[in-house]
Amino acid sequence: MTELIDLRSDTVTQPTPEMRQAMAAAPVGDDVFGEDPTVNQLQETVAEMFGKEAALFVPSGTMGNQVSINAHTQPGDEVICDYNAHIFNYEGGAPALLSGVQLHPLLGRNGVITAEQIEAVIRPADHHFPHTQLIEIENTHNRAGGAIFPLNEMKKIYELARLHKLAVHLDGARIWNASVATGIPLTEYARYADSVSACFSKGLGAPVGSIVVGSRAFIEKAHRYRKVYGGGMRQAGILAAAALYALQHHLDRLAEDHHHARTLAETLAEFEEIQVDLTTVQTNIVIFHVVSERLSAEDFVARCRQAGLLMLAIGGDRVRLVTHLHISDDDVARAIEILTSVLK
Ligand code: TLP
Repeated sequence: MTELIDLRSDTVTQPTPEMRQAMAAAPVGDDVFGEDPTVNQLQETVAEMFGKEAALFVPSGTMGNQVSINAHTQPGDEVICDYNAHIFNYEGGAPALLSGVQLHPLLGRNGVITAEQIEAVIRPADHHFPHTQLIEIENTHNRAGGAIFPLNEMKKIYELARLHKLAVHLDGARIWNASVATGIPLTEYARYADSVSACFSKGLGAPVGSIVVGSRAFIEKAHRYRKVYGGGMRQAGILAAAALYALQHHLDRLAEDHHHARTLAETLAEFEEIQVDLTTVQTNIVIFHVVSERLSAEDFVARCRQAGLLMLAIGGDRVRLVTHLHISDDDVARAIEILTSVLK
């Protein structure tokens, strides 16, 4: 039997044999004592890549976002974000649970909330209101189909934040994809955020791990929350080595994933029963609608699964596919055959 083509997420990748070798060879130490040389190397490397003072290796993107929110806020504060933000939809209500803050979601367009929209909801200094403290943006935007948050809007938001003494956190789980797709350096994206979280376990293909970057003072606070959340890891250099390997070998190749996603989206757009906004297909994610009388999104996903193609139904008539390291030109060709056979 031929292997399944797994487009459910870019988190499904397996470490390659070369990555495993790098992991096995990594010098390690107790990172809770700050003594793991490979973790330290990763933190220094990534801080420099983003042009920030310091970095902190964390087990997941969720923890990266949550230690950042905690470090930027006080209980009772308000955090402005997009309605479709990962922190609002997919982190188990963690901002309320862990930081005691409330989110103020705005309806963005393709995941993009504007400085103008944000300015309109910054709370006046009055004891009736929560205290607006943090703005959170996501780049690339997961629920907006991997759309890129434009740098010029990030800049406007950052300037607004400075004016009102607010902090800006960037959920850059897939910021690598944005940078490769636009050619804009990571340092530019990071310039307009006080903190950035980024994941190694998505398009970069590492098995575990994310990182948070920011000022030294911010990272010290985040470090404390990482410990509090139980995220202090010991000989974590084995994981950091995978991340370092991924940065060296899997970063530039993200362009291939973007090309594959585009090819799949263009094929899907040809079918009457599928609606896909090709303008949002800018990186490695495609979100499309199944608008059919005979097929629900779940039916469509189930039929594709039977034929060997895995995708995710993500609510209503929407389906998501994500390309990654293990998806070859041949896999894309076979995925197109499967999609065509189910849709024709
Ligand atoms: N996203 C996962 C699921 O949780 C939906 C996926 O398959 O895409 N920020 C963004 C923008 C994300 O897409 C994700 C993961 C995270 C944060 C959280 O990362 P992890 O899963 O490492 O906690």
